[in-house]
Amino acid sequence: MTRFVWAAAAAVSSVLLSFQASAQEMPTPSFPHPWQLGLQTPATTGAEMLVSFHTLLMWVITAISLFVLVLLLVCIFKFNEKANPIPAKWSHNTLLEIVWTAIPVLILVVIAVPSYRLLYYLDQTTEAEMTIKVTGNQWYWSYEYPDSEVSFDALALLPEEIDVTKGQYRLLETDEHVVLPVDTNIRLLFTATDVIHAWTIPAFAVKLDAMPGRTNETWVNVKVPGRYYGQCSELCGPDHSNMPIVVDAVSKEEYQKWIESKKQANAAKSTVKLAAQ
Ligand SMILES: [Cu+2]
Repeated sequence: MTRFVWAAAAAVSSVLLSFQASAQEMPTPSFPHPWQLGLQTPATTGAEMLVSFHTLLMWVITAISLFVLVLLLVCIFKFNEKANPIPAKWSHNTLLEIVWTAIPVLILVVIAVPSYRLLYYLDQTTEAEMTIKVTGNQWYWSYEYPDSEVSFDALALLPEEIDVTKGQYRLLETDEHVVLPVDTNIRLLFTATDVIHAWTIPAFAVKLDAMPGRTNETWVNVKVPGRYYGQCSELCGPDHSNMPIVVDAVSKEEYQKWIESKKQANAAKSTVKLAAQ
């Protein structure tokens, strides 16, 4: 029986190790892999904390499951009718009852402390260096950079516009990308104009509803430059699958260049509008 327990433990730990290995081996931080078991490689400070909390929970869950498995096996083999023909008559054991109440409470406290810390950490930042307002529409996202007075819509590229040979992905590309500077506390505000949408980037550990008439808030601090993909995650109508999100996390200098070019493009657009009136 002990050999069986060891084999089960080895199988579970190899699965757990593969969780971690799959997280480390990924070449790009933004993408899931075929047969991947773990979460996407975290790209923000919040996502890093979320993934390590997830790993902690995996170990706790595995230990509890193995312990229950061992107890079950002991019951099955040691206390069956054949092995234990004369059953014991006692029904209470005060010490045991205290132990099986106190230990689960302790485990829950161990889980609750980092859980609440993380919840409040992810909730909002008091030291936002910039703000982006995201608006969900049927069926595209609008972005505003109020600090720089830049705004644009990001529409999904149609399948025929996508060139997979250039590394583009069907149903995930947009005409405009959200550009973010790395190592910056970015406040994200969400709302919607029609129905509920949800802005989701798995590598950022962000999945927040964009609700009409309400503003939801979270924040990110991206640590790894790169391209990150996400999708609307709240069923919002027939073209729900057609509102992807593309985020480019770039250096602060590159971000400055981008925002300047955007400002100029916006100014040019409004001059054209004025001239047309
Ligand atoms: Cu949707």
